[in-house]
Parts: sequence; C-alpha cells; structure tokens
Amino acid sequence: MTDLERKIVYQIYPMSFADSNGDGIGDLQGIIAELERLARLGIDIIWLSPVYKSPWFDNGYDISDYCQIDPRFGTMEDMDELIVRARELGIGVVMDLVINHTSDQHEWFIKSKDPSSKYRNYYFWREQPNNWTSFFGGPAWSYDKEGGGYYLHLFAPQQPDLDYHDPGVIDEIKNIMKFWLDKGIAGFRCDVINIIWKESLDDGRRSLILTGREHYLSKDGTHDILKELRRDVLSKYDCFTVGETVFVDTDMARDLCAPERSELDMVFSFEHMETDQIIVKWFKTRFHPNKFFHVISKWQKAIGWNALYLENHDQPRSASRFIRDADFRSEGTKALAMMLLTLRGTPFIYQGQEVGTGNRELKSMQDIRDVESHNIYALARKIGFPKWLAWRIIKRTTRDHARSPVDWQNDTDVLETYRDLIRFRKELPVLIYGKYNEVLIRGGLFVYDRFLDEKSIRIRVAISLGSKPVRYDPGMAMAIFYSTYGRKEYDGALKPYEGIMFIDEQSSGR
Ligand code: TEU
Ligand code: CA
Repeated sequence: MTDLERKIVYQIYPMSFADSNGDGIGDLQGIIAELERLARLGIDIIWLSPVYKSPWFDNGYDISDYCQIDPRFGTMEDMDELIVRARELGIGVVMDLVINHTSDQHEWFIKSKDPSSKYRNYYFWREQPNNWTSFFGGPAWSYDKEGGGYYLHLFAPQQPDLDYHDPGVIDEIKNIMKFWLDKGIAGFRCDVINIIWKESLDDGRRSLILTGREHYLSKDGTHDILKELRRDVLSKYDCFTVGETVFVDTDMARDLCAPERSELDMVFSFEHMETDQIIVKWFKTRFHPNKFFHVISKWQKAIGWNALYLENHDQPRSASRFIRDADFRSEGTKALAMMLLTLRGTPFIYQGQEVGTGNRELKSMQDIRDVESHNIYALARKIGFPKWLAWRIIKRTTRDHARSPVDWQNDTDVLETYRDLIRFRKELPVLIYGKYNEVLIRGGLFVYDRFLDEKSIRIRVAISLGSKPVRYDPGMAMAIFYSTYGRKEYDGALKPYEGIMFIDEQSSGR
C-alpha cells in the first residue's frame, strides 16, 4: 500500500457531474472532458459511483448487469476511453462494487424465481419472512408471486440480497472483478461490504432501526470472503479497496483493514457523520464541533491508516452541515478542507466540495427523487408524524442534496485553498507519513500535530469552527506556514472559522 498513501481520491457521482450531450444527465464523455481540470486540482484517483446497467431504483446501486455501461452514461467504448485518458494524466479510476445485492431486474434474480434453477440459491428465498427491517425502512422481505415465496432485501425491494452461502455467487463476483481489473482500473469502493454475510436468518432483537442486524454486521463470514477476494483476485493486480462499512467501531474497522489480515486497504466509517443526530440520521440535532472533533481524533489514534471524508453521495453537504454560521460559509469550507487534507489517511473529496457547494433549496416532496427519502417520508406519515414534521426531516437529510448538479462557479476562492493544500501534501512528506498527535479540543477549536520524529519538521494544525476569534498559543517556535485567511503573521488568536498550519521553525531550520 506504500504508493497508495500518497494518493488523493475524488468521488464522482456521474449523473450530476458533467453532461456532454445536453440531455440533462451527466455522462462518461462529460467526465473525460473534465479530466484535465481534475489533474490540475492535483487528485490521483477518481471513484465513480455506479455507471453499470441499472433500472435506477436506487440511482445505480441496483445493478442489472455488472459488465455493461448504462446507456444514459454512454457506452463501454466511452468507459475504456475514460480509463485510458485518465491514466495518461496519471489518474486511476476506481469503480463502485455493489455486491450485497443486485437489481431485481438482474438475470440471476429473474431466473432464481424458478425453484429448480441453479440461481435459486443465489438469493434468499423462503416460505416465511423473519422480523428483519430494511435500511430504507419497512420489512426486509417481500413476497414475489412468480418466485413463490419471500426474498430478502436489506435495502429496497428492488435490491434483493445475494446469498454468499452458495459458492457460485463468489465465483461470479470474482469474474466481475477480473473483468474490470483487466481493463486497468485502480480498484474498488465496496458498497456496504461488512453486511454481505448473513450468519443466520433467525429473528432479530426488536429495535427502532434495523431489527436483525446482529445476524449480519461484520461477521466472520465477511472476513473470509474479503480474504478470498484478496487472495484470488485483488492481489494479482495493482489496485486497492476501500470498504463502505456501516455501524463499525474502531475495533471492527481495524480488523477489516489491518495490513497483515489482507482484507481491505481502508474503510469509510460513519461515527463522525453521526455526531449531529440522535440514534438515526433522520433525527438531527445541533452540530457540536467538539463532539465531531473528538470522534475524528479517536479514529486517528485507533487506526494506522484509513479513509478520510466529509461528504459523499449519501450525505448532506458539509458546507451546510458543519458550518453553523452562514456568514462564514466560505471561511468554514476552507477550514474543513485543511482538516481533511492534513489528517493522517487517504482524503476523499466529493464533487463540488472543492467549490464549497451547499445543500439544495427544496420546497416539497415533489422536488425529491431519492427512494430512501420517499420511503422514510411514507413511514413517518404512517406512524403519525404530521406532514410538516415529516417534510422537515427529509428536507434536512435527503441524499438529493449531494446528488444535484454542481455549480462550478460557486466559490472559486475555496478551490484555490484546495489546490494549495493538495500541493502541500505532495511537497511535505510529514503530512502523509507523519504520526498524528492530538494537542487539544475545546470551544470549537481542534489542534493536532503531524510529525515524523523529534528532529525533523513538525506541522501543527489548528482548525476553528466557531464564529468568534479564539485565543491559542502554539508555543514560541511556531510560525504560520499557511492560513486559510491568507495571513502570514499570527497575533495569538484564530479568526472565525480559520484554519492555520503552524510550522516548528527550530526543527525545520527555516
Ligand atoms: O449506502 C449504505 C448506507 O448505509 C446508506 O444507504 C444509508 O442507509 C444512508 O444513505 C446513509 O446514512 C450504500 C450506498 O452508498 C447508497 O447510495 C446505497 O443506496 C446503498 O448502499 C444500497 O446500495
Ligand atoms: Ca448526457
């Protein structure tokens, strides 16, 4: 993984990234046309959310053919061209690997409706459902007349779960992975990868969310599958994997990405994204920077190397979420950028984040297209929430905020800050290989050091997410290396929503 540590990843949500033919949907040629801009930004890898053939119930996370490109995005020739053109610019392409479930339109699922088919056991067909509930709300089982039974779907009914007890399934997945790796892609982002192994189908403990989860969250079977995929496929290529792992704590995450275990290279954890909610993401609370910083710091201390992110296609925009004072939106996004790019780990930037994109203006449920939002709205109404409250919940949390087309002119000032910070990562090995040490967290201020050893250069990063100046004394030998306010002189206090990188003058010899 040595080379990987130097890389910065940029997530593209193809549908809303760049539209080359004016049909209102982003596409592969659109991405190709933007590659040089991405190269100038300094990123090394692009991760594409799904572009496979899909009926689009869950925006492509319901795949009906893993080895075809959905026509809305172009053709396989476009995809091949994208991989080659990106490589010419030194950019690797990472694909989204969605293997917990397929689309209900996938030929395996259609064929599995016949009990005598070899595909029957690719899915969980049962005469009676258990009491599990799904990620999108409601029961995790649906009855299918043609199939003559109930099938399991941890997400929408259009996303039936694959059953990894049938060895045929993993062989299919290996072939799909090889198909893409042979095209020269740089790796996979593995969708909800820590829930693929269902240890039993027993009833779960009744719970407000995800009844049944104790039967499939991060089980030994998942670890075995990951080891097998690494051994038989991934290890034969120059590539990496990042797992999207739900409900993981630091111990589980360590097990999934410890190098000696040969499973994943890193994971996306959720704990820092859950600091502004009560139990589930639908019930938002006020954002408390200290709480957020403490979780981030805990993960920095616990995991040797991991993925770093503030946004993706499932989350509201960080500019609207983590910056409480709208007057300092531009400043705040720069401070967040500094944090993302100076912590230890692989930074993932989500499209539009680099120009400070905020949440969308939404007026009513009619503006919403996300299947999850519609399901949760219906569920909220069903359990008696008044319309205004159900709408308030969706308006604040819907995944559509991140999925709307980006206004690239939004805040080019923020873009300059991203460019600077990305350049520093390339120039200063301490930002990559240096250890992490928490210095303090108080009053919306987060201070940490990155250092290689006692003798060499030390960078101290101070991030303020507060609207008032905050006094902080970094010590005698510290001078400003970079401030998101562009200043060179330090006067003993951070300005509102300022990020500063101090450098230890003694150790650097500057
Ligand atoms: O997300 C898994 C997941 O946990 C989210 O759906 C979660 O329920 C919520 O959106 C985040 O708080 C992955 C994909 O990223 C998502 O887009 C898909 O809908 C989902 O898997 C199913 O494939
Ligand atoms: Ca298009």
